Amino acid sequence: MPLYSIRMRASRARPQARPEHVSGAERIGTARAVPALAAELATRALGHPKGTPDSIHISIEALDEGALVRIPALPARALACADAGTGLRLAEGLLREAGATRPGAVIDLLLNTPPLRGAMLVDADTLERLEPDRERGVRATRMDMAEGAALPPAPDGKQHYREAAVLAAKVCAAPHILAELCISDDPDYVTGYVAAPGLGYVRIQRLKEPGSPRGGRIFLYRGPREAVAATVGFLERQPVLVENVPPPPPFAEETGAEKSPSQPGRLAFVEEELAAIAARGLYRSMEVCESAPAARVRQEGRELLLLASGDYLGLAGDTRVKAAAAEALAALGAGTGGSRLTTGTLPLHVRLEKELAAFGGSEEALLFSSGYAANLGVLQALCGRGDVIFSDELNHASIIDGCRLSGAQVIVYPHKDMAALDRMALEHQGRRRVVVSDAVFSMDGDVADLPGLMGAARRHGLITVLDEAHALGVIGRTGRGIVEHFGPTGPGPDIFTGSLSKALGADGGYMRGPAGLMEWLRHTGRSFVFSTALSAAPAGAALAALHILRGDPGRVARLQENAAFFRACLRGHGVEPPGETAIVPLLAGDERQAVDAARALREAGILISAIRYPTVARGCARLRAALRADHERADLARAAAEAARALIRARPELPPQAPETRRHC
Ligand code: WAQ
Ligand code: MG
Repeated sequence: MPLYSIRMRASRARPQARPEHVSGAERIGTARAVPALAAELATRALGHPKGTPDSIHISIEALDEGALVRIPALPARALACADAGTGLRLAEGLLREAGATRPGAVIDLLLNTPPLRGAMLVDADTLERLEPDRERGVRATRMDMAEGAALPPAPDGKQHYREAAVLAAKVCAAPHILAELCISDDPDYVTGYVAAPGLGYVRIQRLKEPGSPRGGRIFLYRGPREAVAATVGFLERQPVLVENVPPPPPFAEETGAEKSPSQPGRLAFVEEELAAIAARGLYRSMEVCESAPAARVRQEGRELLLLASGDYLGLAGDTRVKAAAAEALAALGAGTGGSRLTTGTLPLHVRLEKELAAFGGSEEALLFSSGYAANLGVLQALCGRGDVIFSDELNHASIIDGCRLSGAQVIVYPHKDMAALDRMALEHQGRRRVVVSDAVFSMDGDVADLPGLMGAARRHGLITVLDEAHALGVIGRTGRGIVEHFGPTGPGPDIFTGSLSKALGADGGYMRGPAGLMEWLRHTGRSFVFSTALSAAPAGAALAALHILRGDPGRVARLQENAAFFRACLRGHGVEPPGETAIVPLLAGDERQAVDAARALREAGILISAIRYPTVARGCARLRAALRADHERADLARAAAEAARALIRARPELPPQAPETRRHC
């Protein structure tokens, strides 16, 4: 059935001036729906809060069915705020998050430009106006909700939202559009939004004072000048139906369910804290990765060189690993349906535990649902009130949380400072005493001082726990981790915890150690006892991956060579990266600088994560590159050059990184 676009434009004549635009809207529907939609639009025009128009144009145009595209709506969320000032600050944070380099200036531009019928199309970096007609602006048209004709007209506030959600989806689907900022020109509609491909549609409760006619839209553009015409063409002429527009997300105050009369605004802190997070440059969005981890991945429709994954050996996408997961799934089902101690234990668990233990040189192993759960389990079981845990200051969050959960006294020692550990161990006595450390520090890429730790443990009678999440498959000649890295030097740590989701490319966690200790942890590790057992597919995948790792130490060698090569390239560009493993941190310091550098890299087609508080300390933000065995040298050389450039550009006031900045940055 042919579809029609019905467009309404209402205006009011002004003496000696262009007519004043009052209202414009569009619906798309079947021939049968056309009369009702036209009537709906005429009614809208006549009842517009900006006043009665004296001219209403309604045009009805058949759409070329073949040209029509359907695009998904953006995910929507809502940020509450008490006033327009706060709202504009929220908008600024969101625009920055979306990649705008001068978000404050973007807002000023919108607030200081006289009203247009359409939107400003603005260069995201220079803020130069790019639209062909600066008095009219660019109008996004030929679009509606896919369900449009079937839905009754929405009440006022919802109508604004619905149309804006459609427009934003189309705008964010247009080539080279970075983000959109919108403030309504209806004097009484103070809610506006920021939309961007990575952010979705973010409603902001108040972007202007009630009664203010000031409104407008800015589409931020980042792309070649030659492509501007194509973007405008898409916005103005490409027929689009937007599918699955979500209902308007409510602002915290509005949601009846969350509000109880005795405690008004109980959840207001959520929006306030999110606003504060955004204002500090710490807002985090989740990019959707559309392919398995690999040297090159697709993310949000773009191909990127991936230097940001824990899949060090390239096993997550390995055909044999995937086949083993599929086989395990087919034979044993999707879920285990029970704890390991009830009905959840599979033959695969038993085998994987045996082989993991043997590979690392331990007597036994226990599987957990994640590496996080393994650290929680071991520390909570080992320690309680009256006990002492000595923990490296740069240990992973799961260790920190395990320490807290245990209830033991936690003594944090300076990073790898064995003399300090010695002093502290003399000072803090207790019933049971444990020293816990990452084997490879996940954000710094350096290796724990194993001989130093074992020495301290021996002198003070400490139980030793090492987290080998980033060490297994990564360090040691054959990937057996930290003991192999240092070579055998007497007794090793008592317990290792680790992950199946890094070098083994699967999912889940484990610990390994002496049989008696494992037997005891089976009874006392609460995250083991009270979790449903790891499902068959990741267990099967991890087992296959372990076999590949065991049979092909060349993979580990390639990873180590790539890491050394990448570090050497960086040094060639004047950046001295700390650490010595497959994790290569590039310290930026300031949160925003790290984010800006990561963004510049993404623009260059390279995915290296910006790491910020709370993952690292405030002011210690960094780029964190993670190498893979399957990276190509040419790609690494390019990535190193781009990373060095992005980093130096992002902090022009600092000289290239000096090695002594590494520790506490
Ligand atoms: N294409 C481009 N720009 C447009 C278009 C269009 N089709 N329609 C309006 N604009 C520009 C124009 O400059 C207006 O002054 C400005 O946007 C605001 O337009 O989740 O009602 O129609 O509840 O007033 C936001 C809803 C409602 C937020 C926005 O915009 C929510 C709104 P208005
Ligand atoms: Mg309007």
